[in-house]
Amino acid sequence: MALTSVNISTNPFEGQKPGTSGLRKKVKVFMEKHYTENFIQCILNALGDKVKGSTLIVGGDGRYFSKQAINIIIRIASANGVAKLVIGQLGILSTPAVSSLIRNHKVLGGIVLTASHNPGGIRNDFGIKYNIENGGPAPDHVSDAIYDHTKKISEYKFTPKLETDRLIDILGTTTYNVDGHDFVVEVIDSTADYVALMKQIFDFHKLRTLIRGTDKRPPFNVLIDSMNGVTGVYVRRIFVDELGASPDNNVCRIVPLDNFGEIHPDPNLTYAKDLVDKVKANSTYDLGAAFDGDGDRNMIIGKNAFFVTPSDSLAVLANNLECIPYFKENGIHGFARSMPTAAAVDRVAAKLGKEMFEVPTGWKYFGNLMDAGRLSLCGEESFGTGSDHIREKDGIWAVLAWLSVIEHKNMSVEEILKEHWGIYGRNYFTRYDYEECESDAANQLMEHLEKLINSDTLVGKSYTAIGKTYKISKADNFSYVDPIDESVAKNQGIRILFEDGSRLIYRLSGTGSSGATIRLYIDSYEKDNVLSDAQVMLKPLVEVGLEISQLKKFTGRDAPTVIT
Ligand code: VG1
Ligand code: CO
Repeated sequence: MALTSVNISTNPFEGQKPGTSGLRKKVKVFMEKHYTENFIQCILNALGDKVKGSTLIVGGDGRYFSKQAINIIIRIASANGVAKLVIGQLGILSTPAVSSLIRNHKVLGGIVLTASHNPGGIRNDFGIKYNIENGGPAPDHVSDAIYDHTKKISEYKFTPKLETDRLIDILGTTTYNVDGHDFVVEVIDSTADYVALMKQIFDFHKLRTLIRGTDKRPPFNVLIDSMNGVTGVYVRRIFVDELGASPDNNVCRIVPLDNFGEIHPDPNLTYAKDLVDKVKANSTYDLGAAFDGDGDRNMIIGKNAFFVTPSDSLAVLANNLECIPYFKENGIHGFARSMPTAAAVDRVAAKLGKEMFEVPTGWKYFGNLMDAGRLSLCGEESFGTGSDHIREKDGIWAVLAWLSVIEHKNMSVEEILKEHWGIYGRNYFTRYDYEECESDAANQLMEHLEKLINSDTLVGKSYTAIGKTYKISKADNFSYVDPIDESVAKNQGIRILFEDGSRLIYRLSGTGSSGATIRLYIDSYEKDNVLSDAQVMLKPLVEVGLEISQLKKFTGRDAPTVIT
């Protein structure tokens, strides 16, 4: 059927500025008339001439409002001259799967429908994020261009008669004629491409043997928790179908729900408490793992819920990559971490003689280094780990990498960590989050800190708490120059560094949908004292951090909402 597009008048909405990872707002905001349409049109406007005749990947974590958003994308993309949309069935694609598809199909980019670890459902959050042709999140200059368009948009293009009802439910290709050109919608299996990629990277035969056990080795008993997020479909295909895990005992919450079952799909000790409790209660579990809503984050715990910090996880993987076929073939180039992430991996890089990079928070900052062949493995303290196999962090990849290391070393999670600390010493790390503070209060706190670091008296000053004294050696607001394209990212977090190497970092979150979340990162290194409780070890430094920032005075908060 020949279809015709129309131009629809609209007005700009305030605040359509992409944050750390795309635009995130309450569902009801995205539901406002023209709101989602405007943002999609602005993505295409920012891409300019490249849009005509292009192919885009579309999918997300299946949260509430995804289907409506996909229908809007189909109608707007077709009207803008996009040649083809490749869409995950039912709109389901994990963030790592989108990244992989963009790269495999060599297309212009992808639109990811997710607010990641933020809660979903009609009362909660939705999100839209654009990924560029390398498969990674849009870099700042692309997000800035999108934002500029949102401030001046006056109309969007739309194909009103394009029938999208149930289109994405069934696999297959449909061709339309819009304004005289072909427009194709291909609905693909959500998992096939990603599963094939994992099979290239890892030795599935070895991993299956680990999970099933042999005459000489009992089965390695895992509990993989998808937290009702998108990874459920991938977990079933990979862990159950391919690796032989039990659908009853080794996996849980693997049916994606559009409200994540009313939980916060964020894999940390607070929000993944269910998993922690199950692993604690059943001492036959050797490893527990959880993912966030869109499948790019991971949490790893060992027997009895022995917790692996993401900073340590990164360092352990860096130290053992050679047991993974992908790295044997492709070599191991540099390592990187986001600035607030503890520096455990830096020690591994130094020992192995690899380049090491420290970038601002957000996966988009790793992409250029990977494209330039200088970065193989990287991570963030926020439960993100990944490699240059794609340009997003990758939760399932991280668990398969851990299982590869465990299979290779034939040691438990805890033994591996303790061995690692024995060699390198330990970076104790914790993060305090104060969620949904008043924006004004949070801004005042940051202004207070900014003033402090610019005063002449801070460096050299000592603070004492619970019998420990820390002397400030340096203080700044982190800024980063990308070594590849020399773009500059300023104001990426206040850092207070102490003479003994300890650090305090303060940032405001860029992924929330309302209010402000203050993050306080606390990090200190011990060469020999490696077996203490992290919360006990870091308590004095936490106190110092609260005193310096006057957090209680500004926010009225006595305690953080989440500690990781
Ligand atoms: C948080 C994390 C950051 C991560 C980002 C996206 O950002 O701190 O490390 O890259 O979320 O993760 P912020 O600005 O709130 O601190 V995801 O899994 O929500 O896309
Ligand atoms: Co995520």
